[in-house]
Amino acid sequence: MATSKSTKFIFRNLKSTKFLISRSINHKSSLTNSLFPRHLLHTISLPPLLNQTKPSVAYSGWFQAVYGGRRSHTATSFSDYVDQLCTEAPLQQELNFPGGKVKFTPKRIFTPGSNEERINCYRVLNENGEVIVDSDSLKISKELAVKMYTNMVTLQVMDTIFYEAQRQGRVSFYLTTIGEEAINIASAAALSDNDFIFPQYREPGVLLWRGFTLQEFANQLFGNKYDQGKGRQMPIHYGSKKHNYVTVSSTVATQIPHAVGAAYSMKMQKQDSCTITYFGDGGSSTGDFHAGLNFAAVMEVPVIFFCRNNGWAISTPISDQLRGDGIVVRGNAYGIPSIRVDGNDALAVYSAVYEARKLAIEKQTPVLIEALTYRAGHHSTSDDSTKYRPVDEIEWWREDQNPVKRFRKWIENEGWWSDQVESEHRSSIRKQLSHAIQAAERVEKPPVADMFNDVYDVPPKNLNEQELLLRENIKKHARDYPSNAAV
Ligand SMILES: Cc1ncc(C[n+]2csc(CCOP(=O)(O)OP(=O)(O)O)c2C)c(N)n1
Ligand SMILES: [Mg+2]
Repeated sequence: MATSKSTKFIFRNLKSTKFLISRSINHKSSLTNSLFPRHLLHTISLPPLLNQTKPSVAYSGWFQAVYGGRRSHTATSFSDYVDQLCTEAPLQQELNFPGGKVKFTPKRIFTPGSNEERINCYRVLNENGEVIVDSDSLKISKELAVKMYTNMVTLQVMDTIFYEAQRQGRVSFYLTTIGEEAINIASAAALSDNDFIFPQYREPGVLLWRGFTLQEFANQLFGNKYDQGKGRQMPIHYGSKKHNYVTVSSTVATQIPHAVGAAYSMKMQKQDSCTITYFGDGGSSTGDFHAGLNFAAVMEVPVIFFCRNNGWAISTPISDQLRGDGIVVRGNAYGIPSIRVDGNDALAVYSAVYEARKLAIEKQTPVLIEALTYRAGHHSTSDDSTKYRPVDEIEWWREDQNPVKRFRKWIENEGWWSDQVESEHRSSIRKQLSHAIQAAERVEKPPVADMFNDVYDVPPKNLNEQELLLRENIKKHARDYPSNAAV
Protein backbone atom coordinates (compact mmCIF):
# COMPACT_ATOMS: atom_id res chain seq x y z
CA MET A 1 0.00 0.00 0.00
CA ALA A 2 1.63 3.23 -1.10
CA THR A 3 1.64 6.14 1.31
CA SER A 4 1.25 9.53 -0.27
CA LYS A 5 4.02 12.04 0.32
CA SER A 6 1.74 14.53 1.99
CA THR A 7 0.30 11.96 4.39
CA LYS A 8 3.83 11.21 5.50
CA PHE A 9 4.34 14.90 5.91
CA ILE A 10 1.37 15.19 8.23
CA PHE A 11 2.54 12.50 10.56
CA ARG A 12 6.17 13.61 10.48
CA ASN A 13 5.05 16.96 11.73
CA LEU A 14 2.46 15.81 14.18
CA LYS A 15 4.84 15.80 17.08
CA SER A 16 5.46 19.51 16.85
CA THR A 17 2.98 22.11 17.91
CA LYS A 18 3.89 23.84 14.69
CA PHE A 19 1.68 21.38 12.86
CA LEU A 20 -1.23 21.78 15.18
CA ILE A 21 -1.09 25.54 15.13
CA SER A 22 -0.47 25.92 11.44
CA ARG A 23 -3.32 23.58 10.58
CA SER A 24 -5.66 25.20 13.04
CA ILE A 25 -5.20 28.76 11.85
CA ASN A 26 -7.17 28.54 8.72
CA HIS A 27 -9.76 30.84 7.38
CA LYS A 28 -13.16 29.26 7.72
CA SER A 29 -13.31 25.57 8.20
CA SER A 30 -15.93 24.29 5.83
CA LEU A 31 -15.45 20.96 7.53
CA THR A 32 -16.43 22.30 10.91
CA ASN A 33 -19.49 23.78 9.28
CA SER A 34 -20.45 20.49 7.80
CA LEU A 35 -19.72 18.40 10.87
CA PHE A 36 -21.96 20.28 13.22
CA PRO A 37 -25.51 21.39 12.64
CA ARG A 38 -25.81 25.10 12.04
CA HIS A 39 -27.73 25.68 15.20
CA LEU A 40 -24.82 24.26 17.20
CA LEU A 41 -22.23 26.51 15.61
CA HIS A 42 -21.13 29.97 16.49
CA THR A 43 -19.32 31.98 13.85
CA ILE A 44 -15.64 32.63 14.32
CA SER A 45 -13.53 34.93 12.24
CA LEU A 46 -9.81 34.43 12.23
CA PRO A 47 -6.88 36.65 11.37
CA PRO A 48 -5.06 35.82 8.16
CA LEU A 49 -2.33 33.22 8.15
CA LEU A 50 0.97 34.87 7.35
CA ASN A 51 3.01 31.69 7.34
CA GLN A 52 6.25 33.39 8.12
CA THR A 53 9.31 32.56 10.13
CA LYS A 54 10.47 34.84 12.88
CA PRO A 55 14.12 34.08 13.52
CA SER A 56 16.15 34.36 16.70
CA VAL A 57 13.21 34.67 19.05
CA ALA A 58 11.79 32.31 21.59
CA TYR A 59 9.92 29.34 20.15
CA SER A 60 10.78 30.25 16.59
CA GLY A 61 11.99 26.70 16.13
CA TRP A 62 8.56 25.40 17.07
CA PHE A 63 6.33 27.78 15.26
CA GLN A 64 7.08 28.71 11.76
CA ALA A 65 3.53 29.70 11.10
CA VAL A 66 2.33 32.53 13.28
CA TYR A 67 0.05 35.41 12.58
CA GLY A 68 0.06 39.09 13.46
CA GLY A 69 -2.48 40.32 15.97
CA ARG A 70 -2.97 42.15 19.22
CA ARG A 71 -0.08 43.34 21.29
CA SER A 72 -1.56 42.96 24.74
CA HIS A 73 -0.31 40.77 27.51
CA THR A 74 -3.36 38.58 27.47
CA ALA A 75 -3.08 36.04 24.73
CA THR A 76 -6.40 34.76 23.43
CA SER A 77 -5.00 31.84 21.54
CA PHE A 78 -1.81 29.84 21.75
CA SER A 79 -0.53 31.24 18.49
CA ASP A 80 -1.34 34.74 19.75
CA TYR A 81 0.72 33.95 22.82
CA VAL A 82 3.64 32.78 20.74
CA ASP A 83 3.33 35.81 18.52
CA GLN A 84 3.52 38.11 21.51
CA LEU A 85 6.56 36.33 22.86
CA CYS A 86 8.21 36.60 19.46
CA THR A 87 7.44 40.29 19.17
CA GLU A 88 8.40 41.20 22.71
CA ALA A 89 12.03 40.13 22.13
CA PRO A 90 12.92 37.76 24.94
CA LEU A 91 16.14 38.06 26.85
CA GLN A 92 18.98 36.18 25.30
CA GLN A 93 19.34 34.20 28.50
CA GLU A 94 18.10 30.72 29.10
CA LEU A 95 17.65 28.32 31.95
CA ASN A 96 19.26 24.97 31.55
CA PHE A 97 16.35 23.10 33.09
CA PRO A 98 16.19 19.30 33.36
CA GLY A 99 14.15 18.19 30.36
CA GLY A 100 15.12 21.09 28.09
CA LYS A 101 16.43 24.65 27.95
CA VAL A 102 13.91 27.44 28.56
CA LYS A 103 14.36 31.03 27.40
CA PHE A 104 13.58 33.93 29.72
CA THR A 105 11.27 36.80 28.84
CA PRO A 106 10.72 40.02 30.76
CA LYS A 107 7.07 39.99 29.65
CA ARG A 108 4.29 38.72 31.89
CA ILE A 109 2.16 36.91 29.35
CA PHE A 110 -0.19 34.11 30.31
CA THR A 111 -0.86 31.27 27.94
CA PRO A 112 -4.55 31.26 26.96
CA GLY A 113 -6.89 28.86 28.72
CA SER A 114 -8.29 27.64 25.45
CA ASN A 115 -7.94 28.42 21.79
CA GLU A 116 -10.42 30.44 19.78
CA GLU A 117 -9.30 28.51 16.73
CA ARG A 118 -10.04 24.83 16.80
CA ILE A 119 -7.80 22.15 15.40
CA ASN A 120 -8.99 21.19 11.94
CA CYS A 121 -10.44 17.81 11.20
CA TYR A 122 -8.88 15.58 8.55
CA ARG A 123 -11.39 14.51 5.90
CA VAL A 124 -11.06 12.70 2.57
CA LEU A 125 -14.67 12.07 1.47
CA ASN A 126 -17.16 14.91 1.37
CA GLU A 127 -20.83 14.33 2.13
CA ASN A 128 -21.55 13.37 -1.47
CA GLY A 129 -19.02 10.59 -1.23
CA GLU A 130 -16.53 12.42 -3.45
CA VAL A 131 -12.82 12.45 -2.72
CA ILE A 132 -11.73 15.96 -1.78
CA VAL A 133 -9.14 17.31 -4.21
CA ASP A 134 -5.57 17.08 -2.89
CA SER A 135 -6.61 15.07 0.16
CA ASP A 136 -3.91 12.93 1.74
CA SER A 137 -5.31 9.48 1.40
CA LEU A 138 -4.10 5.98 0.76
CA LYS A 139 -5.16 4.06 -2.31
CA ILE A 140 -7.76 1.42 -1.49
CA SER A 141 -8.34 -1.54 -3.76
CA LYS A 142 -11.82 -2.55 -4.92
CA GLU A 143 -11.55 -5.75 -2.88
CA LEU A 144 -10.72 -3.88 0.35
CA ALA A 145 -13.35 -1.18 -0.24
CA VAL A 146 -16.09 -3.74 -0.85
CA LYS A 147 -15.05 -5.74 2.21
CA MET A 148 -15.15 -2.58 4.32
CA TYR A 149 -18.59 -1.66 3.03
CA THR A 150 -20.10 -5.12 3.46
CA ASN A 151 -18.79 -5.23 7.03
CA MET A 152 -20.34 -1.84 7.78
CA VAL A 153 -23.68 -3.08 6.49
CA THR A 154 -23.36 -6.31 8.48
CA LEU A 155 -22.76 -4.24 11.60
CA GLN A 156 -25.89 -2.19 10.88
CA VAL A 157 -28.02 -5.30 10.40
CA MET A 158 -26.55 -6.86 13.55
CA ASP A 159 -27.59 -3.77 15.48
CA THR A 160 -31.13 -3.87 14.12
CA ILE A 161 -31.71 -7.57 14.78
CA PHE A 162 -29.99 -7.84 18.16
CA TYR A 163 -31.68 -4.63 19.35
CA GLU A 164 -35.04 -6.14 18.44
CA ALA A 165 -34.13 -9.37 20.25
CA GLN A 166 -33.53 -7.33 23.39
CA ARG A 167 -36.84 -5.52 22.94
CA GLN A 168 -38.55 -8.91 22.67
CA GLY A 169 -37.01 -9.88 26.01
CA ARG A 170 -34.82 -12.58 24.55
CA VAL A 171 -31.54 -10.98 25.71
CA SER A 172 -31.21 -8.77 28.75
CA PHE A 173 -29.20 -5.89 27.32
CA TYR A 174 -27.78 -4.49 24.10
CA LEU A 175 -25.83 -1.47 22.89
CA THR A 176 -25.67 -0.28 19.28
CA THR A 177 -22.86 1.22 17.23
CA ILE A 178 -25.19 3.30 15.04
CA GLY A 179 -23.31 6.24 13.51
CA GLU A 180 -19.90 4.80 14.35
CA GLU A 181 -19.70 2.10 11.68
CA ALA A 182 -16.88 3.81 9.79
CA ILE A 183 -14.81 4.17 12.95
CA ASN A 184 -15.29 0.49 13.74
CA ILE A 185 -14.61 -1.00 10.35
CA ALA A 186 -12.14 1.41 8.76
CA SER A 187 -9.88 1.47 11.82
CA ALA A 188 -9.93 -2.33 12.01
CA ALA A 189 -9.08 -2.57 8.31
CA ALA A 190 -5.96 -0.46 8.80
CA LEU A 191 -4.53 -2.71 11.53
CA SER A 192 -2.71 -6.03 11.39
CA ASP A 193 -4.13 -9.12 13.03
CA ASN A 194 -1.21 -9.30 15.47
CA ASP A 195 -2.05 -5.86 16.88
CA PHE A 196 -3.92 -6.16 20.16
CA ILE A 197 -7.31 -4.50 20.59
CA PHE A 198 -8.36 -3.01 23.94
CA PRO A 199 -11.96 -1.93 23.31
CA GLN A 200 -14.42 0.13 25.33
CA TYR A 201 -17.76 -1.40 24.28
CA ARG A 202 -18.90 0.39 21.11
CA GLU A 203 -16.42 -1.35 18.80
CA PRO A 204 -17.85 -4.81 17.96
CA GLY A 205 -17.11 -4.04 14.30
CA VAL A 206 -13.40 -4.46 14.97
CA LEU A 207 -14.06 -7.99 16.17
CA LEU A 208 -16.39 -8.62 13.24
CA TRP A 209 -13.64 -7.51 10.86
CA ARG A 210 -11.24 -9.99 12.45
CA GLY A 211 -13.58 -12.90 11.78
CA PHE A 212 -15.67 -13.32 14.94
CA THR A 213 -18.77 -15.04 13.57
CA LEU A 214 -22.39 -13.96 13.89
CA GLN A 215 -22.97 -17.17 15.85
CA GLU A 216 -20.18 -16.23 18.27
CA PHE A 217 -21.77 -12.79 18.78
CA ALA A 218 -25.14 -14.44 19.44
CA ASN A 219 -23.62 -16.97 21.86
CA GLN A 220 -22.13 -14.14 23.93
CA LEU A 221 -25.38 -12.17 23.98
CA PHE A 222 -27.31 -15.23 25.13
CA GLY A 223 -24.60 -16.25 27.59
CA ASN A 224 -24.81 -19.88 26.56
CA LYS A 225 -22.22 -22.61 27.11
CA TYR A 226 -20.41 -21.71 23.87
CA ASP A 227 -19.87 -18.13 24.97
CA GLN A 228 -16.12 -17.69 25.38
CA GLY A 229 -16.75 -15.67 28.53
CA LYS A 230 -18.69 -18.64 29.99
CA GLY A 231 -21.77 -16.47 30.51
CA ARG A 232 -20.06 -14.49 33.25
CA GLN A 233 -20.40 -11.09 31.60
CA MET A 234 -23.34 -8.94 30.57
CA PRO A 235 -24.28 -9.02 26.91
CA ILE A 236 -21.95 -7.07 24.52
CA HIS A 237 -18.87 -7.78 26.66
CA TYR A 238 -17.23 -9.67 23.82
CA GLY A 239 -13.69 -10.96 23.94
CA SER A 240 -11.64 -13.35 21.83
CA LYS A 241 -8.17 -14.64 22.48
CA LYS A 242 -7.99 -15.99 18.94
CA HIS A 243 -8.60 -12.50 17.54
CA ASN A 244 -6.35 -10.60 19.98
CA TYR A 245 -9.43 -8.77 21.21
CA VAL A 246 -9.26 -8.24 24.96
CA THR A 247 -12.61 -8.68 26.70
CA VAL A 248 -14.71 -5.54 27.08
CA SER A 249 -14.71 -4.13 30.59
CA SER A 250 -17.69 -2.04 31.68
CA THR A 251 -15.59 0.07 33.97
CA VAL A 252 -14.98 3.00 31.65
CA ALA A 253 -11.36 3.56 30.55
CA THR A 254 -9.72 0.71 32.46
CA GLN A 255 -8.66 -0.58 29.04
CA ILE A 256 -6.41 2.45 28.49
CA PRO A 257 -3.61 1.60 30.95
CA HIS A 258 -3.95 -2.07 29.95
CA ALA A 259 -3.23 -1.17 26.33
CA VAL A 260 -0.22 0.88 27.40
CA GLY A 261 1.18 -1.98 29.46
CA ALA A 262 0.71 -4.47 26.63
CA ALA A 263 2.37 -2.07 24.18
CA TYR A 264 5.29 -1.71 26.58
CA SER A 265 5.64 -5.48 26.59
CA MET A 266 5.64 -5.48 22.75
CA LYS A 267 8.38 -2.88 22.84
CA MET A 268 10.45 -4.99 25.24
CA GLN A 269 10.04 -7.99 22.95
CA LYS A 270 10.82 -5.89 19.86
CA GLN A 271 7.63 -7.02 18.16
CA ASP A 272 6.48 -5.64 14.86
CA SER A 273 3.06 -4.75 16.24
CA CYS A 274 1.22 -2.23 18.37
CA THR A 275 -1.84 -2.02 20.56
CA ILE A 276 -4.87 0.14 19.98
CA THR A 277 -7.31 1.20 22.63
CA TYR A 278 -10.71 2.68 21.87
CA PHE A 279 -12.58 4.93 24.26
CA GLY A 280 -15.28 7.56 24.15
CA ASP A 281 -15.18 11.22 25.08
CA GLY A 282 -16.43 10.09 28.49
CA GLY A 283 -13.47 7.73 28.73
CA SER A 284 -11.17 10.69 28.21
CA SER A 285 -12.64 12.33 31.31
CA THR A 286 -11.13 9.68 33.60
CA GLY A 287 -7.87 9.55 35.49
CA ASP A 288 -6.88 6.39 33.61
CA PHE A 289 -6.81 8.37 30.35
CA HIS A 290 -4.28 10.87 31.68
CA ALA A 291 -2.14 8.29 33.46
CA GLY A 292 -2.18 6.11 30.34
CA LEU A 293 -1.15 8.89 27.96
CA ASN A 294 1.63 10.17 30.14
CA PHE A 295 3.05 6.74 30.86
CA ALA A 296 2.95 5.85 27.16
CA ALA A 297 4.67 9.10 26.17
CA VAL A 298 7.44 8.79 28.72
CA MET A 299 8.05 5.10 28.04
CA GLU A 300 7.72 5.64 24.27
CA VAL A 301 5.43 2.70 23.64
CA PRO A 302 3.64 1.74 20.40
CA VAL A 303 0.01 2.33 21.34
CA ILE A 304 -2.73 4.08 19.39
CA PHE A 305 -5.20 5.95 21.58
CA PHE A 306 -8.39 6.08 19.54
CA CYS A 307 -10.95 8.44 21.02
CA ARG A 308 -14.45 8.20 19.58
CA ASN A 309 -15.67 11.67 20.42
CA ASN A 310 -19.36 11.10 19.80
CA GLY A 311 -20.54 14.16 21.69
CA TRP A 312 -22.20 12.34 24.57
CA ALA A 313 -21.30 10.27 27.62
CA ILE A 314 -24.76 8.80 28.25
CA SER A 315 -26.69 12.06 28.96
CA THR A 316 -23.64 14.25 29.60
CA PRO A 317 -22.82 16.42 26.58
CA ILE A 318 -19.22 17.10 25.67
CA SER A 319 -19.70 20.75 26.72
CA ASP A 320 -20.17 19.58 30.32
CA GLN A 321 -17.01 17.50 30.16
CA LEU A 322 -14.29 19.84 28.98
CA ARG A 323 -13.41 23.46 28.22
CA GLY A 324 -10.47 22.94 25.86
CA ASP A 325 -10.58 22.04 22.17
CA GLY A 326 -11.75 18.46 22.54
CA ILE A 327 -9.39 15.58 23.03
CA VAL A 328 -6.78 16.11 20.30
CA VAL A 329 -5.05 19.01 22.06
CA ARG A 330 -4.36 16.85 25.08
CA GLY A 331 -2.01 14.68 23.06
CA ASN A 332 0.24 17.63 22.44
CA ALA A 333 0.32 18.44 26.15
CA TYR A 334 1.66 14.94 26.79
CA GLY A 335 4.13 15.06 23.89
CA ILE A 336 2.14 12.63 21.74
CA PRO A 337 1.66 13.02 17.95
CA SER A 338 -2.04 13.59 17.46
CA ILE A 339 -4.62 14.04 14.76
CA ARG A 340 -8.31 14.93 14.60
CA VAL A 341 -10.23 13.01 11.98
CA ASP A 342 -13.77 12.95 10.60
CA GLY A 343 -15.08 9.76 12.19
CA ASN A 344 -17.88 9.49 9.65
CA ASP A 345 -15.46 9.32 6.74
CA ALA A 346 -14.19 5.76 6.35
CA LEU A 347 -11.35 6.76 4.01
CA ALA A 348 -10.02 9.36 6.44
CA VAL A 349 -10.25 6.97 9.39
CA TYR A 350 -8.49 4.25 7.41
CA SER A 351 -5.65 6.54 6.30
CA ALA A 352 -5.19 8.06 9.76
CA VAL A 353 -5.04 4.69 11.54
CA TYR A 354 -2.78 3.19 8.88
CA GLU A 355 -0.26 6.01 9.29
CA ALA A 356 -0.65 6.07 13.07
CA ARG A 357 0.21 2.38 13.22
CA LYS A 358 3.29 2.90 11.07
CA LEU A 359 4.39 5.80 13.19
CA ALA A 360 3.76 3.91 16.44
CA ILE A 361 5.84 0.92 15.37
CA GLU A 362 8.61 2.61 13.40
CA LYS A 363 9.15 5.46 15.83
CA GLN A 364 8.09 3.58 18.95
CA THR A 365 5.73 6.30 20.03
CA PRO A 366 2.13 6.55 21.16
CA VAL A 367 -0.27 8.31 18.79
CA LEU A 368 -3.59 9.92 19.66
CA ILE A 369 -6.50 9.99 17.22
CA GLU A 370 -9.65 11.96 18.00
CA ALA A 371 -12.46 10.92 15.67
CA LEU A 372 -15.38 13.34 15.59
CA THR A 373 -18.65 11.49 15.28
CA TYR A 374 -22.04 11.23 16.94
CA ARG A 375 -23.72 8.51 18.97
CA ALA A 376 -26.72 8.28 16.70
CA GLY A 377 -28.47 5.63 18.81
CA HIS A 378 -29.43 5.60 22.47
CA HIS A 379 -26.58 4.93 24.89
CA SER A 380 -27.89 1.40 25.41
CA THR A 381 -31.20 -0.40 25.76
CA SER A 382 -31.39 1.12 29.27
CA ASP A 383 -31.53 4.64 27.84
CA ASP A 384 -33.90 6.95 25.96
CA SER A 385 -31.77 9.73 24.51
CA THR A 386 -34.74 11.79 23.31
CA LYS A 387 -35.16 12.78 26.97
CA TYR A 388 -31.98 14.86 26.93
CA ARG A 389 -31.21 15.86 23.32
CA PRO A 390 -33.22 17.25 20.42
CA VAL A 391 -34.62 14.77 17.95
CA ASP A 392 -33.62 16.95 14.97
CA GLU A 393 -30.00 16.83 16.13
CA ILE A 394 -30.13 13.01 16.16
CA GLU A 395 -31.84 12.96 12.77
CA TRP A 396 -29.29 15.30 11.20
CA TRP A 397 -26.46 13.00 12.19
CA ARG A 398 -28.32 9.82 11.32
CA GLU A 399 -29.25 10.99 7.85
CA ASP A 400 -26.99 13.79 6.62
CA GLN A 401 -23.80 12.54 8.25
CA ASN A 402 -24.41 8.83 7.90
CA PRO A 403 -20.98 7.19 7.44
CA VAL A 404 -22.34 4.08 5.71
CA LYS A 405 -24.30 6.05 3.12
CA ARG A 406 -21.31 8.27 2.43
CA PHE A 407 -18.98 5.32 1.82
CA ARG A 408 -21.61 3.65 -0.33
CA LYS A 409 -21.83 6.71 -2.58
CA TRP A 410 -18.08 6.48 -3.09
CA ILE A 411 -17.96 2.78 -3.98
CA GLU A 412 -21.04 3.18 -6.16
CA ASN A 413 -19.36 6.04 -8.06
CA GLU A 414 -16.34 3.79 -8.51
CA GLY A 415 -18.65 1.23 -10.11
CA TRP A 416 -18.02 -1.33 -7.37
CA TRP A 417 -21.54 -1.60 -5.88
CA SER A 418 -25.18 -1.73 -6.88
CA ASP A 419 -28.67 -1.82 -5.35
CA GLN A 420 -29.01 -5.47 -6.19
CA VAL A 421 -25.81 -6.55 -4.42
CA GLU A 422 -26.85 -4.42 -1.46
CA SER A 423 -30.25 -6.02 -1.04
CA GLU A 424 -28.82 -9.54 -1.47
CA HIS A 425 -26.19 -8.86 1.19
CA ARG A 426 -28.67 -7.36 3.66
CA SER A 427 -31.13 -10.20 3.27
CA SER A 428 -28.41 -12.84 3.59
CA ILE A 429 -27.12 -11.29 6.84
CA ARG A 430 -30.67 -11.00 8.22
CA LYS A 431 -31.22 -14.72 7.58
CA GLN A 432 -27.87 -15.70 9.11
CA LEU A 433 -28.62 -13.61 12.19
CA SER A 434 -32.08 -15.00 12.67
CA HIS A 435 -30.63 -18.50 12.44
CA ALA A 436 -27.79 -17.61 14.86
CA ILE A 437 -30.24 -16.23 17.42
CA GLN A 438 -32.45 -19.30 17.31
CA ALA A 439 -29.45 -21.59 17.63
CA ALA A 440 -27.91 -19.58 20.51
CA GLU A 441 -31.21 -19.58 22.35
CA ARG A 442 -31.49 -23.36 22.21
CA VAL A 443 -28.00 -24.03 23.59
CA GLU A 444 -27.92 -24.68 27.32
CA LYS A 445 -26.39 -22.24 29.78
CA PRO A 446 -22.85 -22.83 31.08
CA PRO A 447 -22.64 -25.13 34.12
CA VAL A 448 -23.05 -23.37 37.47
CA ALA A 449 -19.54 -24.54 38.44
CA ASP A 450 -18.13 -22.22 35.76
CA MET A 451 -19.12 -19.24 37.82
CA PHE A 452 -16.70 -20.26 40.55
CA ASN A 453 -13.67 -21.66 38.74
CA ASP A 454 -10.71 -20.22 36.82
CA VAL A 455 -9.69 -17.73 39.50
CA TYR A 456 -8.31 -19.71 42.43
CA ASP A 457 -6.17 -22.82 42.31
CA VAL A 458 -7.84 -23.88 45.55
CA PRO A 459 -11.13 -21.97 46.00
CA PRO A 460 -11.44 -20.26 49.40
CA LYS A 461 -14.06 -21.40 51.91
CA ASN A 462 -16.42 -18.46 51.36
CA LEU A 463 -16.58 -19.16 47.64
CA ASN A 464 -17.46 -22.81 48.27
CA GLU A 465 -20.22 -21.66 50.61
CA GLN A 466 -21.60 -19.30 47.98
CA GLU A 467 -21.66 -22.04 45.38
CA LEU A 468 -23.56 -24.30 47.75
CA LEU A 469 -26.06 -21.57 48.54
CA LEU A 470 -26.62 -20.86 44.86
CA ARG A 471 -27.28 -24.51 44.06
CA GLU A 472 -29.80 -24.74 46.90
CA ASN A 473 -31.46 -21.55 45.70
CA ILE A 474 -31.78 -22.83 42.14
CA LYS A 475 -33.46 -26.00 43.40
CA LYS A 476 -35.82 -24.04 45.63
CA HIS A 477 -36.77 -21.38 43.06
CA ALA A 478 -36.33 -23.29 39.81
CA ARG A 479 -38.84 -21.09 38.02
CA ASP A 480 -36.64 -18.02 38.45
CA TYR A 481 -33.67 -19.63 36.72
CA PRO A 482 -33.19 -20.61 33.08
CA SER A 483 -34.69 -24.03 32.47
CA ASN A 484 -31.66 -25.00 30.37
CA ALA A 485 -29.10 -24.22 33.09
CA ALA A 486 -26.76 -27.13 33.82
CA VAL A 487 -26.74 -27.22 37.62
C1 LIG B 1 -15.64 4.16 35.87
C2 LIG B 1 -17.04 4.23 35.36
N1 LIG B 1 -17.77 5.33 35.61
C3 LIG B 1 -19.04 5.42 35.15
C4 LIG B 1 -19.59 4.38 34.45
C5 LIG B 1 -21.03 4.48 33.91
N2 LIG B 1 -20.93 4.67 32.47
C6 LIG B 1 -21.07 3.64 31.59
S1 LIG B 1 -20.90 4.12 30.03
C7 LIG B 1 -20.66 5.72 30.47
C8 LIG B 1 -20.46 6.79 29.43
C9 LIG B 1 -19.20 6.68 28.68
O1 LIG B 1 -19.25 7.58 27.61
P1 LIG B 1 -18.19 7.57 26.46
O2 LIG B 1 -16.87 7.18 27.00
O3 LIG B 1 -18.28 8.87 25.78
O4 LIG B 1 -18.64 6.39 25.49
P2 LIG B 1 -19.94 6.28 24.56
O5 LIG B 1 -20.97 5.55 25.38
O6 LIG B 1 -20.37 7.64 24.20
O7 LIG B 1 -19.54 5.47 23.40
C10 LIG B 1 -20.71 5.87 31.84
C11 LIG B 1 -20.54 7.15 32.55
C12 LIG B 1 -18.80 3.22 34.25
N3 LIG B 1 -19.27 2.18 33.57
N4 LIG B 1 -17.52 3.19 34.70
MG1 LIG C 1 -19.30 9.44 24.09
